[in-house]
Amino acid sequence: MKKDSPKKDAAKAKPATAKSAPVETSEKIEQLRQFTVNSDDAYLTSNQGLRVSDDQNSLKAGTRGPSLLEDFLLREKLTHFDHERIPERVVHARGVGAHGSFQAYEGNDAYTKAGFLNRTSKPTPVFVRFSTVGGSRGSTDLARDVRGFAVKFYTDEGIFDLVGNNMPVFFIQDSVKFPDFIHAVKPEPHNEIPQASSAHDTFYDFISLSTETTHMLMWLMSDRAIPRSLRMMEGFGVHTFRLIDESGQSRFVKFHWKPLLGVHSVLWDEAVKISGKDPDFHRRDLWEAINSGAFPEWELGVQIVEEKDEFKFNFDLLDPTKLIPEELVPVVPIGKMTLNRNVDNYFAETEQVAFCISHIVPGIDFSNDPLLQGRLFSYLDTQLKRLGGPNFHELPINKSLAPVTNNQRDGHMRQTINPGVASYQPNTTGGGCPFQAGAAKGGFASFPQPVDGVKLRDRSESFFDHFSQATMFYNSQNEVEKQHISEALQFELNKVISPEIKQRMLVVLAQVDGDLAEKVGQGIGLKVPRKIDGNLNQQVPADTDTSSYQPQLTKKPFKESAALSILRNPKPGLETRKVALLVADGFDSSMTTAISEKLVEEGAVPCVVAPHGGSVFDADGNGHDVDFALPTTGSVLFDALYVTGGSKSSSALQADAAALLFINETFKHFKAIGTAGEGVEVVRKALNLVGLKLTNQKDLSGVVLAETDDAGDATERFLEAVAIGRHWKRKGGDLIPV
Ligand code: HDE
Repeated sequence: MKKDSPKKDAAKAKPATAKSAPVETSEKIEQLRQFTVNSDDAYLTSNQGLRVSDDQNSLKAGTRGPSLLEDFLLREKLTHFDHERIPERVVHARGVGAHGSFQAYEGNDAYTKAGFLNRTSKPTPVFVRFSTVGGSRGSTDLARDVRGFAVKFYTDEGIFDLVGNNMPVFFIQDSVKFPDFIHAVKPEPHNEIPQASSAHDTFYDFISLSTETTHMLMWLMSDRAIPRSLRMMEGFGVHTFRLIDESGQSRFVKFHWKPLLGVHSVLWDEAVKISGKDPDFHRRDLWEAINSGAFPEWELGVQIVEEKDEFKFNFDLLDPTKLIPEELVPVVPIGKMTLNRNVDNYFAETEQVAFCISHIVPGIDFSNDPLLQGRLFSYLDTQLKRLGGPNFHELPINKSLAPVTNNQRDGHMRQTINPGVASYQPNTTGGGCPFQAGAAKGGFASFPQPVDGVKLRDRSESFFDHFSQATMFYNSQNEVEKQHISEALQFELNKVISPEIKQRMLVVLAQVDGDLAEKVGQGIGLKVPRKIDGNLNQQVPADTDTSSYQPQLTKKPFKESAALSILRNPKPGLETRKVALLVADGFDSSMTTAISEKLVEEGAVPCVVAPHGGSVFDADGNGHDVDFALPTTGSVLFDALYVTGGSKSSSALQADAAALLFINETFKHFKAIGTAGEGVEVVRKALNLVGLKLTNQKDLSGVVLAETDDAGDATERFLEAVAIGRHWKRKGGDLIPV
């Protein structure tokens, strides 16, 4: 708490959270970096290495005369600036990246021959990019949206990209629908409104006419779409892939990333406010955690399905709108990923990283999922457009660490200088090099899946069940989560203008759960229609008899899967939890120091929040650094609150509207509040203002009051309350205005 606070020292040392820094990869990681400025590079130069004598003035005919065309330095600088932007990603434009490493566990040779999944002696470098989908590059982090979770593995056998999301299913079943879906969710084309939001007519028009989207819609309306941190969300490969073992045997696989910190989300009211207070909330959170040594970690897990079991389920493994309940096929952990280094340059790394689902290594292969098949075309095509040509693999962030030797030559911005004349094969001029590598030499060979079919445009009947997993997802949530889904739908549909679209949506929701449809109907002021004109499933040609498009479920659908709920799988913990210590001049520093030290010991991050920035003075007149000034911050940026004692501080906070709002919002959002001494009066006043009464009874669902004689015990109770996170049993917070 003092200027040389233990918090800051601990943050520097922080061995508690910096668990598994993979030092062995540092050499390889260095190869990915370009250069840093040293003393020889200290002078300003042009791009041709010419030292520049004056970079403040353009070349002119006289000090007040016109600028001269001759000014090649001005032209070089402006031209470069004019070309600084590349097209932003058409989807997943807003993103943040970090470096790290992946360490495989023992025993994966039972499933795959992939080198990086079997090499336990040293980790494989990775680069991860997290993203939102719908918003532009400058949009808010806390949009209700799917999060991209793309991982590039720099393996010894070439690049492997696992380009996934934080939800295990997708909206559509066939890639040919992707442009339609994205056009519908993106801002409407005539006025480019709304930014980074699915709450508008075109989205729900498409959704209500394409019922295959219903399962994913449930995920999008759930708290998964508003994560507390990118470090606290799961990742999924979505499609069914194949793993191939040394003997050539194939098994179906679904990939999962499980965060070691558990899955946590914010509330919608918080998301809305965070978007204003700190639109970079997730980006900043990741950056700060990595910088402080609290390295985010995920376990990679696999669900394996033997070839013979392909048709064992009541859904098709090739249908990307379905998941395999973990209760049917458990997730087996096969390795751990640690993110341990922030980027040096956002553009060169995060913006130019080029993920392609076709970047694959021996031991992994594709399935016939029609969405996956379309992606195999789309990503390479996208990189050609965004990065300007076929040599994007030469950019440092995209470079394979395995040697690249082939006869491909030239092209836009080619960097490799290939010597010799042998740019063809077979050749004698180059000694026959480079040689094709058979499977024994590590060459990639596609799994020889027999294919025999009629050429047609159609969908398998096994894809027709659009609702049973949507219902399963809804049934799997606890009451709080169900309420959040209902409120999210009410928010979104209240923003939709067309009554027809809203009505169609109610009909769709009634297929998922009658009660949900009723509640949403009430929330948007419409009755759930018994019937509507026309066909909900318009993903078929107009003359199709859709009566056959009913689920042909031969096996019973799975009713609920506890693994799909966040709140039924709580993971309490203090690590990296941000706790606001609310103080004003004259505060009791002995209390805050004790709390602060304890929090740091447990890996939490205490922050001093005061009415003003700079220094705040304790009751003994000692100055302490203020981390956040009240006017620039908000309770929504923290996980918990401690209101300290000191009579002068208490009086000042009781007279400060921002401080009282801070307390009330923390209460409303079910987060832990600790208070002691005269701090109790501040909390009491804040709650009184909204008609709530703070009694002296101890610990009202996560509100921990310290009496003078049990200060130590109260600290422990407060820490426990912070670790729990949200105290859902708390009553009365809904009376606090949003
Ligand atoms: Fe993507 N997707 N996508 N997508 N996707 C892109 O590639 C596409 C899909 C995902 O951080 C684009 O480089 C099609 C599913 C992530 O750079 C583009 C289809 C999943 C990222 C593209 C899908 C994803 C992208 C835009 C349906 C989860 C960000 C920029 C057939 C498994 C990667 C780019 C990053 C990015 C196409 C569906 C995940 C246009 C055609 C399903 C995480 O190529």
